[in-house]
This record gives sequence, structure tokens and C-alpha cells, in this order.
Amino acid sequence: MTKVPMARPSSRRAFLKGGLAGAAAVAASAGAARAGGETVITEVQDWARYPGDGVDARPYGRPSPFEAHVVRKNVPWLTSDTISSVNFTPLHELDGIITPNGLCFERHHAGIAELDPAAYRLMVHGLVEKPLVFTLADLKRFPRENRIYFLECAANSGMEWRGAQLNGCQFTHGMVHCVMYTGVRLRHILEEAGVRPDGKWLLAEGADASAMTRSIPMEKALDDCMVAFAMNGEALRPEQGYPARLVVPGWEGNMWVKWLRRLEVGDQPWHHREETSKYTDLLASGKARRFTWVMDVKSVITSPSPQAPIRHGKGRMVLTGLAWSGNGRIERVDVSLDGGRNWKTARIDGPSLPMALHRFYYEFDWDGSDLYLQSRAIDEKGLVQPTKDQLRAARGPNSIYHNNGIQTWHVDKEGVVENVEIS
Ligand SMILES: Nc1nc2c(c(=O)[nH]1)N[C@H]1C(S)=C(S)[C@@H](COP(=O)(O)O)O[C@H]1N2
Ligand SMILES: [Mo]
Repeated sequence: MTKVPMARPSSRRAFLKGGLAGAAAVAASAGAARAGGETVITEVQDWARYPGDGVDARPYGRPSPFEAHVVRKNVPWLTSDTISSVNFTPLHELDGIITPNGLCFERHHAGIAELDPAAYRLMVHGLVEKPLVFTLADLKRFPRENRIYFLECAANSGMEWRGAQLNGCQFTHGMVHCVMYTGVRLRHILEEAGVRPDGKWLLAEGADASAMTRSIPMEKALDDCMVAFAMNGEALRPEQGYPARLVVPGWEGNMWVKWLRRLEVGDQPWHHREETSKYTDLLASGKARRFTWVMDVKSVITSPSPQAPIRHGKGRMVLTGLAWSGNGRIERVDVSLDGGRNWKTARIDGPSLPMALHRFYYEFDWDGSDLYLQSRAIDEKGLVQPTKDQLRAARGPNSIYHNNGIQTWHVDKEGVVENVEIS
């Protein structure tokens, strides 16, 4: 017999209402719950009546069943076939700066490769003194480092280039995640093989059926790139490239090759598919920007947002969101309640790490009137997040990638939130 109270819808409702009553009690008086006819605090509930599951029940812990709606989701019209796929991080349900492993958005071009770590090999060849093949155990014998970085797909917000389309920050901004990677510097691996003086570029290739390949300038490869085998303290998830992936801090997600199998050193870039027909930005002039590696300064309000409307009515209000920049730390985040006319400085809370998500909050009293919420991030290099119109003026009408424009959410008097654009 299960004694988990969640199995009973009636107690679930009571629990949820009880939670709200609890919050109201802080704001008003302890009598508020009783005045509303609430008994959840005075009556003994099932969870206090019976012992719960023992420690054998959940060898690998899972979120509360009440959180079952907090999941990655896709946009059906974006995923036309079964192998080319993307889903989105539920940013509106998360807090802090770390994305839980099971909620990190996924982007893969040939499905999830299921690699046997015993059969994992990483080959280093090309313009090197000593071509080498490493096992996973070999990689783990280099000095390990722990680094928190965001990964953003260059196509994040890509559907919004021509106007407000998708109703939720999960879909407009959810191709980003931020975890702590454990791994080794790429530099150690390359030094072991001995890069020759003419070795100026590196080709990274994945072991999946898409054989994802990208050219990386040697300067970046020798700087802060890592080969990671753990995320948030445990082995990488298969979705994220188990057993090893490339980490290319601040640069577009496409370069973070998963299931990394091959590193070739060369004297020029390879111009493979993902850096020519994809991940280049066709301008109005007909010319294309290429090698737009850095993910520009960006932010989004995650709550309130279309999937996280205001349910508590007017009064005390917490607005929150995320900011990030491929150029380093976030210096400041401004928030506007009136579509960009007036700006207030938000409060960044939690670690402020280079090329990692930053969490911001802005507390205010909502008077129940319409809001046009915007956030604007400024990074440590002084770069300011542009408006969508400024971006369109600079890049023309053809773009998909690198949309870091300011997002607007309209909040109506009922607290319902919608993706809009104002110009
Ligand atoms: N081997 C391989 N690596 C890959 C991909 C892929 O399909 N195969 N997709 C790339 C793209 S386009 C992005 S945005 C990121 C997504 O990383 P994630 O799935 O951990 O979110 O992985 C990159 N690395
Ligand atoms: Mo991507």
C-alpha cells in the first residue's frame, strides 16, 4: 500500500491551497487562513499520519511528483523528423544559476549516441609530433578542473527574429543551460601530442551518426577549452555527450562537440557544413558573417513570463530572470516595467562567474496595472544588450542565429503574460 499523499487529488489541492495560504499569512495576519475556511494547518494530514517510503525506495532520487510538469519540451513544428531534434530548458520553473542535469536542453543532429565508456577513444592527429589515442581512463589522469559555464545554441531565440512567436521563455530562450563541468584542459591533451608550429586550427569531431565537426582556432583551444566527463558532479548524461564532450566557454553551443572522438590539428579552418551553410549569418547585402563564435550579452525575465503568470494578485511581487555573456561576467542588469521608458537596476544574487548564467531579482509592489516587462544586461566589457529593432537594423531580415535582443512580456490586469514586441 502506498502512503504517499500525492496519490490523492483532494489532498493535492489542499496542499497547493495551503501553500498559498501560508504565503498570505506572512503578508497579512495569521488569521488569514482560518478566515478563508482553510483547515490544512489545523488538521493532521496523511503525510503526518503514516510513515513514508524507506531509503530503499529511491536509489536514484527524483523530483516530487508535484513537480512533474517541470520538463524539457519541444516545439512540434521545429522538429520535422525524428533525428534532427531540439528541446528546451524549462527556464520559467528554475531558480539559481545551475541547470539540473535532467532539464538541460538537448540539441542533437542524429539522436542520442549511447557510447560504451570502455570502447570510448579520443584520437589526436594531424599537425602534431605524436598522434595519440586516449581512453577515458587516460583522460582522467590529466589534472582536473571544475568550471561553471553556460552553453547556448546560436539558434536560441532564432524564431523571434521576425516577431514575437512563441509564448514562453522556455521556447524563446530555453536553448541555454549552465552546469559545473569537471574535466581536463584541452591544452594538456594537445601538449601531450605536441602541436607543430603550423598547427593553427583544430577540428573537433563527434562519435555520433552526425559526425558533428567544427573548426576551432588554436588560440581558443589552448586557452580555456576543456574535455569534460562530468556535469554537476556526476557523469555526463548521454544527451549531453557521455562519456566526454568539448567545453568551449562563451562560444556557440554547436562547437561544444558531444561524444568527442577526434581532434585534428591543421593550418586552416575546414569550412564544414556547420560553419558554412549553418551557423553563418546572411546579411541584407548578400554577404554572410562567419565565425561568429562568441555568444553576445543577453538576458530574459523568467518569471513572470507567459508560462509563469502572476497568480497572487497585486501587492508584493518578485520578478526574476537570467543574464549571461560570452565575453565574461555580467556587470549589471536593468529591468523596465513600462517597455523600456524607465529602467531600474536589478539585484544580482549568487555567484557572478565569467561565461556563466547570472540570476537577478527585482522586488516591487504591483498595483495591478498593465506591465511591459523588459530586462537589459550589460557585461564586463561594457557591451549592452540591444533592442530587437537595433539588431534587425544591423543584420537585415535573414538572420536566425545570435538574437540577443531585449525581450518584452506584457502582463495584463489578471496577471496573464504574453510575448509581445513594442517598437
Ligand atoms: N556530436 C555532436 N555534438 C554536438 C551536437 C550534435 O548533434 N552532435 N549538437 C551541437 C549543438 S547544435 C548544440 S547547441 C550543443 C547542444 O548541447 P546540449 O545537447 O548539451 O544542450 O551541442 C553541440 N554538439
Ligand atoms: Mo546549436
